[in-house]
Parts: sequence; structure tokens; C-alpha cells
Amino acid sequence: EIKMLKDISIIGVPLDLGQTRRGVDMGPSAIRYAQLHERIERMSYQVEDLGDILVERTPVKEDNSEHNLKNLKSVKDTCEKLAAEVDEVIKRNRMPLVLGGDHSIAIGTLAGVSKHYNNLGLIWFDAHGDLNTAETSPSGNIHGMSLAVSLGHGHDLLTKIGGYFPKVKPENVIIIGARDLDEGERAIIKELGIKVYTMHEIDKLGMTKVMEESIDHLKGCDGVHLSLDLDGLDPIHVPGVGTPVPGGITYREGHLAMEMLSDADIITSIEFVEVNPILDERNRTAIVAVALIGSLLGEKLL
Ligand code: 4U7
Ligand code: MN
Ligand code: MN
Ligand code: MN
Repeated sequence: EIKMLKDISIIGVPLDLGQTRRGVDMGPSAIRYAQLHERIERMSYQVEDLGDILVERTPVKEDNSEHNLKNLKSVKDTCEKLAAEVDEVIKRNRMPLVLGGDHSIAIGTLAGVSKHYNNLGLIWFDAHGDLNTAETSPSGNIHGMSLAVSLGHGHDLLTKIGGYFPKVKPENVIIIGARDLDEGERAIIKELGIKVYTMHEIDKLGMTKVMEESIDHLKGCDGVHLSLDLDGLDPIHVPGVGTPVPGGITYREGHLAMEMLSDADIITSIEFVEVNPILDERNRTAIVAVALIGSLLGEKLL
């Protein structure tokens, strides 16, 4: 059974060290500027903004000592702080709404969330699988490894954040929107039997069916985390992302997915990541993010 939380705590995570394009550290500011707080408050939620997690940068040379894990120490330290803050929020019976930052922060969010549930579900909305490890990653960027880490695969310093692992079981994970998977990621998807709705399935079944099946698949969970990477959407709608991939989820399909999650009342924690205002046009990507959060929290057209 899922216990819904009606009070919301916003946490910003200005981390851009999980990848190599600067600017995504300004994501939380851009999303706040797009009137997140006001939009949520207009619905019947009580909202608090806890401000940003302090991101400390370890001098680059020292931080590149581990093979193919860029900025490991800075990412780990930030995720530990984030995990502690998310944990506190849930202890106070509030719903965490985490703003990235790059997608490596999901490691911290899930470390703070998962201990509160016996059987956490996870919806990973993304063009990518984020299922690499240092051994398979073509880039060494930790934002492409965060789902693998949360499943218990990867460097100990990351998988054991929060003092326990794994954070989620493979049978409780659903990836939606995938269209750029690396070879090692395809292998781990097969090995662990992870449910993936690639763009092919979304085209073929339609978003309605994809969401109906996803919601049904997670019905035995006692909480569901939504980790939404804006690059899951088509770059036509969200130009401000670091790793755009053509052929993505449309604006309306994105809203439909959020509205169906809202109607099903299953989401217990939320994160929106990878908004990069430097690459954006007039804050469009943050505006889309806030509109999607509105739908997810139950905003109706009529
Ligand atoms: B994101 C990539 F190789 N797979 O590992 C990698 F294509 O959080 C991209 O989904 C990862 O934006 C993208 O570097 C990470 C690459
Ligand atoms: Mn991602
Ligand atoms: Mn992505
Ligand atoms: Mn890519």
C-alpha cells in the first residue's frame, strides 16, 4: 500500500561534475525562476524550499585517480549530503522534489529514499539507460552510471552510499524513452531483465498503454520514485540538455505520462534532472520541467 504525502520539500542540487559540459549546475535556479514554487502552491500543497545542497569541488587531478570515474569524490560527497537531506524530509512525512544538476544525483536521492520502503519502484524517464559501470562506460561520466549504481553495480564508494545496497531491485525498475543505449547497457538490461520501453514500444503501443502497463507492473510496490531526465523528451521541446538525442517523447506524451501517474497516485518522491540553461533558449527547458511537474502533481486542464 502506498501512503501519499501532501507536503512537498524542494531540494536543489547544483552538481555538474557527473558529466563534462558545464552549466547543468544552474538547473535548480532555472527551474525556480520558471516559478516552480508558485505553481505547486496554487494547488493544495504546502511547499517549502530547502535551498541547494553545497557542492564542493575536489581539485580535478586528485579526483580523477579512479579509472574511468570522473570526479568520483565530488560526486560521492554531494550524493551523501543529498541522501541525508532526502532522508530527513521523508522522516518529516514530506515528499522530496529534487532538482538537478546532472543525473548522477539520483544515486544520492535513491540512497535517501529507498531505506523508507520495503519494495521501492522506480520509473526512469530518459533517452539513456544510465546503466554503465567504469568497465563499460565510453565516457567515464558518472551521470551515465547512476541507475547501475542504484541497482548495486559499480564502485563501492557509490553503491554503498547510505550504508546499504542495492537501492532498488531490477524487477521494480522501468525505463521509459530509451533510444541511446551502449553495448554494455544492453547486456545488463538482458542480464537483469529490466523492463524497458524504448521509443519503439512508445511509438507502437502509444503512451497510454505504456503507462497503464508501467503502473500495473509497480502495483506491489510501497513507494515509487520518479527520476525524470529532461533528455527523455524530444530536444525540439527541451533544447537545454547536455546529451540530446533526436526522436524523443513529445510534449503532449510527456504530459500524458505525468497525468496518468497523478491519477494513479503512486509517486512518492520526484527528481527532475539535466536542465542546462547555458545550452537552452530563453529558459524553455526549465519551463517544460515545471509544466510537467504541475501535471504530475495533479494540475488539470479543466
Ligand atoms: B544521462 C552515455 F556514452 N551513455 O555513458 C555515457 F552515450 O544522465 C551517455 O542520461 C550518458 O544524460 C547520458 O556517457 C547520461 C554515452
Ligand atoms: Mn539520465
Ligand atoms: Mn539522459
Ligand atoms: Mn549519448
